[in-house]
Amino acid sequence: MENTIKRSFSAIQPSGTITLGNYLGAIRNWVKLQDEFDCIFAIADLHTITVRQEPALLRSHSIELLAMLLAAGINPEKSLLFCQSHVHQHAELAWVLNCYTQMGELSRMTQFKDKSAKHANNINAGLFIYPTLMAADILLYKADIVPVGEDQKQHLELSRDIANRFNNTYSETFVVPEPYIVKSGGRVMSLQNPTSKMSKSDENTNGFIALTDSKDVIMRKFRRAVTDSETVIEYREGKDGINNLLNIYSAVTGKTVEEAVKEFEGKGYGEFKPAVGEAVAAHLKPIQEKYNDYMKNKDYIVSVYTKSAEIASKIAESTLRKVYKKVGFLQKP
Ligand code: ATP
Ligand code: LTN
Repeated sequence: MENTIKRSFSAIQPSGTITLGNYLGAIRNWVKLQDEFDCIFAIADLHTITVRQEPALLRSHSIELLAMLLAAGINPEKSLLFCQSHVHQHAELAWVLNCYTQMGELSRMTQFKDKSAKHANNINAGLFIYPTLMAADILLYKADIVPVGEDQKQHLELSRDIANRFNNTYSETFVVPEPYIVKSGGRVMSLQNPTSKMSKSDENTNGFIALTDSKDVIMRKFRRAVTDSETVIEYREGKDGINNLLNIYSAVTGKTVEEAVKEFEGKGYGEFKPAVGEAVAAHLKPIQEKYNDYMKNKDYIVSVYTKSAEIASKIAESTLRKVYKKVGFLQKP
């Protein structure tokens, strides 16, 4: 019988402490997808060095991220979970794809523009070709869907363009992937600047909720969350701070935004903000407990990523070999 289970691929950078944005926009949905799809997840460490990292910190962030993914419910019995740098085919396919991607296309990427502005003293070539490595990640595994947050949509579109271009130039080689973006939690905003996204590399730690934050810290960050000078809790344009808190509350409680608005009718921000904090802390508690357990068992984490990388590498090699053949490289003896 033909295998009808579709494949999902996604990755996350070990560039800091995982935030509530990463969790609601990506990780939580990855966990659910495992029931329906053949899932492959990677720690995008190659991508992470496009911004200068402290080596020891990059190592600890990678282990913490793996532990957090396991704690959130990524099941290594069902899915692959490995480090991108352990599967050399990612970098190799990325090189080929660089030769099928135009400078103009890469210059239009908003993430490149944002990150170049943020790291003006290190606008390296890797930052520029970041999207072709991301395309390689996805195309190597012939992924049908790619679950990501809203911010990655443009990169996904470029991956699709590259796949189509290659397929049209040679013959059907890559599966053209579909973005899979959730409605609730797809774009969690910074608590300090609700017009920009919550980001783990934000210098102002009050802007994000780390999944490892204690309840006290979570409560404090929500109490300090930037809102507006009004007093009503309503979801509408111009109320970015309140809209963000309502979205977060809805995502962690499972209530709709309308239900949340009704719940807080006639109440002030002073009551609403701590309620959001309580809901988030309660939601994260069981994950934090499991995270602490995994962090005590590093050998297990190593065994998971080692086994997964071996399997991933076989799948990746088969795609890479086809690509090398199509572009005209001699067969490896
Ligand atoms: P960095 O700050 O280093 O750029 P990041 O916090 O943006 O990192 P990534 O590793 O680039 O996180 O993204 C991991 C996943 O989390 C991606 O699928 C991304 O779309 C999603 N994501 C990141 N930030 C948010 C957010 N604020 N809201 C929803 N999803 C998000
Ligand atoms: N660029 C992504 C991380 C990432 C990714 C991928 C996501 C790297 N490779 C492949 C989906 C598919 C980000 O979230 N910033």
